[in-house]
Amino acid sequence: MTIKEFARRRKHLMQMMGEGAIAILPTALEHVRNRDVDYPYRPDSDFYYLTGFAEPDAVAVLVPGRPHGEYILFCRERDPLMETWHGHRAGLEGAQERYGADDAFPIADIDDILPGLLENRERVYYTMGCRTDYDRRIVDWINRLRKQERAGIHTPGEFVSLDHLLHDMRLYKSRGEIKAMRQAAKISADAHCRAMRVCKPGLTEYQIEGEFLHEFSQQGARFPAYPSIVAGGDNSCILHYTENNDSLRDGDLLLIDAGCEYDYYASDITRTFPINGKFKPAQRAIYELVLEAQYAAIEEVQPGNHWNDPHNAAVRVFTEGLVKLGLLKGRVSTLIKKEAYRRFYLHRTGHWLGMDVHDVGDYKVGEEWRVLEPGMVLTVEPGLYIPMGSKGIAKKWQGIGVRIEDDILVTKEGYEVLSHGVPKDVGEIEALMGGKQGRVKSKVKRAKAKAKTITKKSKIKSSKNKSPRTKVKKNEAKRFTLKGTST
Ligand SMILES: [Mn+2]
Repeated sequence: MTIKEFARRRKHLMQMMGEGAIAILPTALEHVRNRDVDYPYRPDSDFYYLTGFAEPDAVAVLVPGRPHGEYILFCRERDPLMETWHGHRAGLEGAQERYGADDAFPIADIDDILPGLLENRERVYYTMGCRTDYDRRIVDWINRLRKQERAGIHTPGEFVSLDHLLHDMRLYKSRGEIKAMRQAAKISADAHCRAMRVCKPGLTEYQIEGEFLHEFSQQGARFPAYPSIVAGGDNSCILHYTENNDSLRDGDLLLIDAGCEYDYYASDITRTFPINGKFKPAQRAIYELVLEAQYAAIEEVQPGNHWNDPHNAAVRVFTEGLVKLGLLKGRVSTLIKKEAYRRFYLHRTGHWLGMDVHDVGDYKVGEEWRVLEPGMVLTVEPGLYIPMGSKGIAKKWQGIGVRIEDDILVTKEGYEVLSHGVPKDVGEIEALMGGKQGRVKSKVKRAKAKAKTITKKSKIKSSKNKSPRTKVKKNEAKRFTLKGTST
């Protein structure tokens, strides 16, 4: 993100705050992992969204209309010894020169300086409850001002949560943000393809996780946006499974929910595929039902539609399909009303996506589901889960958990699938996996295998421009043609 984009965001927020307001945003705390070791540091998303400043121990203050400068950054001072131990600091000069602050002060002096900035302001924009240490400090600063009221100093009378303004801004992605999110999704899609290619029975879940971390780093995204879920067999029915230490068994499915963070923007992709590269009939039946639900839900991502429309579409497809498979019994409309699908589908169909994987932004406005508008990004991720030991359910369905998740941008015309780079049709998955069974030993063989994958990829691409519904049905034919070429 460019320095101009951060400045534009601050300006926009200050316009909405209006004269007489002040906003105070501390960044995130550092967290100890154990003893002298910290977790990798990640700045607070709201703070970073407005500053582009990634160091800990910083507070941004926005004071619209302040003659000496509207944007003040409190941060750590330069310190050669500390920098030798822990890394570079921008310091006060850097804060102004490189990050566009009008004024910069040492974070250690904030208690002396901040009350003065609050003087004669009407409204304080601040989000309570995130940094309880600052909740307390703000009360102290206000109390100090109150003591001077007889000297003619005016204390702010209104405290407003910054969420409403700022989170609404963050919900609509700019061109620069969309570019970052496209790249995040591209990297994650590449990693999912990589996992499909290397997967085989006998590996362990964490080895597949390692493939993701490797691909992310290779492409400039050092961290996943959330802990990767690599769940083989029955583990796929645990929604937030992150132990990732089980072995991958022949004949089981593997569900992977993993996405990188790129330039502070998240991607969030789930794919489910057979560990040995070939779906069993029961697995395939559930898989294709989830895929049909996902296509139906994605079709509902249109400007003017409501947040809940994709979910409703998925629920309808699921209920109809589960009745057809004999997993639910009764009339579809009654079953939907009774939410009978909830036995197999416990979560909702998606969430906002942005700097946070479960991004900010209201899902309802008043009593109404939010209307989708261009620039919003959401996930569409229906899933069906039938754990081992499910009572009254035939053995062949047990241990099957399937989720398919893509990242979708709402556009003027409809939608764009940001995570399109990883296959999800049965034929495409089997083709991608079929080309690389076992280890390729010699260089020649490796080169041959590579050429094979490339031709297959172009084949897959050429068959892409089909409407989603026909795509599902055409799978059957496609699968057999590809099968011939892949073995
Ligand atoms: Mn998700």
